[in-house]
Amino acid sequence: PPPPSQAENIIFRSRLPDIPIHNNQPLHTYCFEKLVEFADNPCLIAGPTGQTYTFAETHLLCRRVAAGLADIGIKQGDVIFLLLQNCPQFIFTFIAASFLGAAATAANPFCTSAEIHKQFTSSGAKTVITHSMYVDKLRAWEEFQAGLVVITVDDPAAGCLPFSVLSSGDEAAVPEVSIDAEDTVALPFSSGTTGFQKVDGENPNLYLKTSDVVLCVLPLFHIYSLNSVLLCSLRAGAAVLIMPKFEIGTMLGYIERYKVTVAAVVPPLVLALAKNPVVETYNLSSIRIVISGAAPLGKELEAALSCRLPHAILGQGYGMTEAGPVLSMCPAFAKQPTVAKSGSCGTVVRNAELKVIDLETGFSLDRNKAGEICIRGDQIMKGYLNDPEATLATIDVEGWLHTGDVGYVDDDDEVYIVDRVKELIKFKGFQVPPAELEALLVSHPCIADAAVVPQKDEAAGEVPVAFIARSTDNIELTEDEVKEFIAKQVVFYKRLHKVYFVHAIPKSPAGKILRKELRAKLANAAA
Ligand code: 4UW
Repeated sequence: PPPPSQAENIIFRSRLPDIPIHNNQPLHTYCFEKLVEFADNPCLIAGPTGQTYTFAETHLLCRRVAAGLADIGIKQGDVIFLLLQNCPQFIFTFIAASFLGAAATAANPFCTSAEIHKQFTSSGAKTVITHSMYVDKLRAWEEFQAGLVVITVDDPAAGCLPFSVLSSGDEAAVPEVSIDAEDTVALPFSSGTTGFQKVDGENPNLYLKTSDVVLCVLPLFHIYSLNSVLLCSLRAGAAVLIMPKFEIGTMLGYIERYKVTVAAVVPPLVLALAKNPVVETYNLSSIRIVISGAAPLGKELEAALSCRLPHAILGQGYGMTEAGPVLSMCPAFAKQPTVAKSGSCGTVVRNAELKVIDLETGFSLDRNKAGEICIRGDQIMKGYLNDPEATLATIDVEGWLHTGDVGYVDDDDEVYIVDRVKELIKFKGFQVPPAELEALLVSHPCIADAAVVPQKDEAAGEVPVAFIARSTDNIELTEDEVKEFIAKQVVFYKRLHKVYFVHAIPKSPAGKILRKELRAKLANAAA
């Protein structure tokens, strides 16, 4: 038979049937649509203090903060910058922005002043909500000097306003706005803009009950926690247990005390839960589901955790910020569960189409053949902010979002990820963009050229390492100097773990770094 052409796409769909989705609701309306059914149930629980907000109280505070934001001049179309650890105010402000037809962008408070400033300016944010201990990162900015409104959720630092300015807003005075389905509600940190996936229906991919307590230890500034922990719980009426930062003993104590039923984690946390001896001293029998995602999970680790938590279902979700964010989810989490195999990332989300394309020809591949995973559907991002070129390079004219992940779909409609062809490096699930580190490296007077690639690492999954061509071979520049040069400019997970000095960076005739060659070099050296 003739080879399949581009026109003959082999399309994979969910194991579960499609559902009707009403795309005309703003995010806050969708999240709180069933509020009356569980108004007095716990919605947010602040782990450290135990302070609990019911759904009714949470809804009220979101509206008050919306009015408060309007009072300080935030309007429809504006952007609010959240520089916060996980805390209830993150949620109030995020949802408040939706009420106003504004959008929120969030960053890791551990980022450096320069990293935060870059996101602040490219997002066009009007105000920053943070903790007083991070305000020093903003002080040097021109915008701060010029009167930028900075609000702190704890006692305000000099020149800042307290959060009560927002939370004492008049909920009856939230401005009426007309919100279009295409309006942006979130600017996640990889710069894709989105309106958010809204999929539950009768048999949701991730079925949460009103009696569930969902662990929110993963940072809300990352799409995984924001979407699949927070927004899914709000919609379903489940309680969210908020942890400002990860510490194993604290987390286990919370799981025991608050009887956590759903634990959303990343592979390094699976490692801790499976291997750390301290786990044995806690009662974790309340957990019914452990979801892992954001990075590959090894089968041995999955098996080790299953031994420790025999009563829990352990499965993976596969997400990507740009994809809206879930591409596939373990079908054992559905209301009518079906079995998933070890190592699989579950079945494609409903209403979406997935195809696997040959890395060389771009032609679509059949089951059990690995290629680049592409996804199409209403849930994918609108595009990269102010970057139509990058958007076009990721979403093709037929609407397929090219993930840069290599994987396949098996005979049971389960998705497996086997490799990554995009540049992105993932340290414990955190994004490390090589181009950003390369730009910093070549700004060093002694460095002529640089390439950053991932190196496999047991604890972190991957770590960034650099290949460096010095400006002249005999120039004095040590590995430690290079590491230090980067470390002081970036957040901890972007730090270089190793530096290799080379005469030249291998490039294609078109000048593109041959990353595959460098990755192969590392693999050979490790073997
Ligand atoms: N296995 C292997 C996986 C996997 C994976 C992701 O930082 P981003 O842009 O986004 C995420 C989002 C994860 C996520 C969101 C919602 C959700 O429910 C869920 O379920 C657990 C997970 O990580 O990075 C995207 C990239 O991360 C890799 C993959 O390369 C992808 O393109 N990745 N999940 N299960 N790799």
